[in-house]
Amino acid sequence: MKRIVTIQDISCLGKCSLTVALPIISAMGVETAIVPTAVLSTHTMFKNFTCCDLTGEIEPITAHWKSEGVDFDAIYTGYLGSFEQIDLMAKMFDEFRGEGTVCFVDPAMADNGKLYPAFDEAFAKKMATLCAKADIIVPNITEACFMTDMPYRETYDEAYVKELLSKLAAFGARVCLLTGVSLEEGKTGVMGLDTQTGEYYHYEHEKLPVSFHGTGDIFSSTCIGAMMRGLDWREASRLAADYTAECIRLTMTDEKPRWYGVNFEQAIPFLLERLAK
Ligand code: PXL
Repeated sequence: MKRIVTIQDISCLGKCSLTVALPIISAMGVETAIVPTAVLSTHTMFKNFTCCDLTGEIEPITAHWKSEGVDFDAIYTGYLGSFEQIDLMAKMFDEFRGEGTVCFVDPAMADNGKLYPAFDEAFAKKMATLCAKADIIVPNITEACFMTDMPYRETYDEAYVKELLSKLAAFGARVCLLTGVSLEEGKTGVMGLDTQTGEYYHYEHEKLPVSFHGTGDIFSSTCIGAMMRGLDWREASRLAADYTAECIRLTMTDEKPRWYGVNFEQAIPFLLERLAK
């Protein structure tokens, strides 16, 4: 059985970060160790959320693991709260990267053309330095724009997406995978670039007319979980995109959907059936 460590916050209520990564990756049959970077009452789209920073715990936790000789098949970082946490993640990659370890960075910090409330442009540039140390990065278009200084556009063509990918590729990760890529009316999906072969991969599915919080975390968790189950990054991203869409579909048909996140729990059977195929 493969073992992942994922490093992100615990938003106690809100269906994002660790409260989706842990159940999804575990359900996929992959051991999931965690390093919680902060405990928040909710994610930051709620008003008046509380936050207890846990930066000071990161090094003691990883030092203990080091002394126990623990290693990981993948290190997956999500939402991080500060420059210092980004530096600690870079250090963790150096300390725990073994032969075959996949360093997977989801630079969760922005969407729909805007940075999340806690961040500024300097933070996005700092996140780019962590992307440079990763094997695979999975920004959405907004995050990619903030990291590369490309102008954010609501509508675009394939040339724009390829330019974004080539700017991301210059950071140094082997695979750059853009999420929320919509090249055709009514469709959305992913477009990735394998920087070693120069090969692109594009996958689209139906675009549902709603947007929910936490879906980026669901995509990333599924993608790295699937890679740990032996799928290559293209197959993994396709499964992750389909599962995320299924989560949104189930939320849309829920009579009382929760505004803050999707019904990913109800779609776990879908995920496991697809994984078994
Ligand atoms: O889903 C990304 C995310 C994770 N964690 C926290 C967030 C967000 C997005 O806003 O606020 C605390």
